[in-house]
Amino acid sequence: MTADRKLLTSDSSGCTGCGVALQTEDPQKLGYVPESALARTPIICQRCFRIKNYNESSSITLNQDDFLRLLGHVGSTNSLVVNIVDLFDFEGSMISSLARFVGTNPIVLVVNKIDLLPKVTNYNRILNWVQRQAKEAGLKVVEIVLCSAKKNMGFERVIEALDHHRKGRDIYVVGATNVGKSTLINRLIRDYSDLDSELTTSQYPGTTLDLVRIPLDDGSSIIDTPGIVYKHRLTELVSKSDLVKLMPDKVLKPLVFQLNEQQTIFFGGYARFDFVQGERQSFTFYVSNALNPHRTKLERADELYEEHKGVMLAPPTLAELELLPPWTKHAVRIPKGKSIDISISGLGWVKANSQSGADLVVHVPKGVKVSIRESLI
Ligand SMILES: Nc1nc2c(ncn2[C@@H]2O[C@H](COP(=O)(O)OP(=O)(O)OP(=O)(O)O)[C@@H](O)[C@H]2O)c(=O)[nH]1
Ligand SMILES: [Mg+2]
Repeated sequence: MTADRKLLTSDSSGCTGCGVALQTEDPQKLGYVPESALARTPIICQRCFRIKNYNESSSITLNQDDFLRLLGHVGSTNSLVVNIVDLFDFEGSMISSLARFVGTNPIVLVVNKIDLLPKVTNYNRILNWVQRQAKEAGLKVVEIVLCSAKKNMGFERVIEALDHHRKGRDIYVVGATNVGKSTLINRLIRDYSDLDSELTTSQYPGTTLDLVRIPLDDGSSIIDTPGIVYKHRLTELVSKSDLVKLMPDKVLKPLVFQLNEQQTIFFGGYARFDFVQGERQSFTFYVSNALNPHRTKLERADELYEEHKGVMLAPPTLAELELLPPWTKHAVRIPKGKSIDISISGLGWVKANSQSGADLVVHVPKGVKVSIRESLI
């Protein structure tokens, strides 16, 4: 797969945007395309048309049976698997049971959205970090690549890795929802082919609905797949309008707070961070710039929340808060002299660099994954 070669040719059944089976009978059902639009090529369903042209939100949640049906056969094929994870939600977007899906097929791990990291970031360090995390998670991969599919960073390396490992086989692109699978394949289509179809992408999870097979010029294909839904990601629990605020759309600006023990930071009504015990120290928050942190005394925190949730402590609004599970607490102890991150799936992470140790409590909606890890940055 080289840059100067024509890569892709057109051929598709189903919607070329999301893969859904097309039908002309019922506008209310998935896959509808008006009869008059059938003559156009490439054919996209009405839902894709609306997402593309009106930025309409239309997330469809596939259940586990759908996934097993769609991805369960990958293990019995001879293919290369490209697993995309989102660096902003690394723990939340890792597929825990990948080996079960893909059998003995080789896996290339593509860590996407590196454009969100602050500009000074040392990518080699990040790559080493990902290698250690993947190993710890028991994920066996033939190569790890960092990239930004949206901002075209590191893409040559992605192409090289695919070229090197695929050996004429089909490529399945798999991952959690919203990690950028379709965006990445679109970049391939755009830069390395003269195909004029485009996969549908959107800022909301649950865009791709079925396998979309894009033929490569050697007879094999690259296959887009629907994202796996993980309810432990805050981004899967919030309303569509809140999602836009949670997901950073530009480089993260680290927020540094010097905190005394018995102080609390609120991130709207999504999360609360209590510094319970320890010497005065700094904590660095990597969250979407659209979230307003609010500092208060720990002893005032419960009362402040009851008085101001949904208004000063927003997003989410009161109505949206109703849709979220109630908070649950995660106690975290930072050992002396350790630099660790507390990552909150879908919200971001907090870096604690504690010379003297610290006791913290993190409050998040029940079910949201909170993990402790070696510091990323
Ligand atoms: N910042 C940033 N955003 C990205 C990048 N790649 C994709 N996105 C954004 O992530 C969102 C999801 O992208 P998609 O390509 O639709 O993700 P997907 O994995 O195909 O999602 P599903 O089809 O729902 O499983 C969109 O808003 C993209 O613009 C990237 O490299 N950096
Ligand atoms: Mg997609």
